[in-house]
Amino acid sequence: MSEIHQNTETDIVLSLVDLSRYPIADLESPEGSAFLKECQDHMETHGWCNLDGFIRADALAALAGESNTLLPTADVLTIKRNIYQGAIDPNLPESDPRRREYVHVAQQLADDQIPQDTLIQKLYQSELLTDFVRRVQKKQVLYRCADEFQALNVVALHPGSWHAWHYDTTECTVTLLLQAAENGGDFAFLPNSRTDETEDREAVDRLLSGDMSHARKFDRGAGTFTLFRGGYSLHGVTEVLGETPRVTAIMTYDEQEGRVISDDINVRIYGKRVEKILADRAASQANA
Ligand SMILES: O=C(O)CCC(=O)C(=O)O
Ligand SMILES: [Fe+2]
Repeated sequence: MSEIHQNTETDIVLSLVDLSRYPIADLESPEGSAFLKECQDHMETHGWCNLDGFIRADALAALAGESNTLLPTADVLTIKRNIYQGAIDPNLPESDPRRREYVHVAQQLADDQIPQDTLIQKLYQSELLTDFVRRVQKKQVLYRCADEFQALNVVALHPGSWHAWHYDTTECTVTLLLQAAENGGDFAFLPNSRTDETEDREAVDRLLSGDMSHARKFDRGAGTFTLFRGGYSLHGVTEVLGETPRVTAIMTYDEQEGRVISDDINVRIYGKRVEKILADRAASQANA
């Protein structure tokens, strides 16, 4: 018997995910447990797990369609940060590429801009999916991120844009590619380029100087579901070429239940819109 709590309504996973290839609703069956073990082993050995064709073709059209309808309401964010998204070793020389701020531009829907009744929210909030993500990482517990802005995001990189090199602030990142670029827009990374103690400086400096020859790239079509240790693997997305924006859903999880991100960080990421929401809320609380 599966221990996870089932939604009273049928889990959305059953209608969106290609369960014949990826039996995530049936992980206790012989096929399901063999599949899970394959994912766990791959994650452990390589630091990533890439499930091509995870979403069924008809469902993918609906998922991409709803995101493309919502995206015009999203802000175009200019995101500036160093690769660590914060703390820099103060001993690094001024000229070190690891001190540099890299800039990219993305049109980004924060969680509060993605209605609860969308397919992508229902997929993210699926207990079956959350439990699968937890088990691939062999975690005892894993929660969806509780932050009202960060939990689920949809990011469009328009032609000419890239996603600057960085480490994530969470250990494992989960993405679903909703719409692929015609060309370029490759997700590229250095698997396990750092640990809690050290960093592979040679590999990192090589990538930051523009040499992609040692970076790992996936062939990712739309509908691919990817888990990777983004907190430990320097990564980014190469420039999107052609006419079509590259659209990804970013699903964030946390081992700590209920943790929210500081207002400062959310304002830095999401800009004026979120600054206003937080200021209005503070003003109405002061008046209450
Ligand atoms: O779009 C992707 O494939 C990766 C995005 C990413 O690295 C991030 O949002 O932290
Ligand atoms: Fe990332």
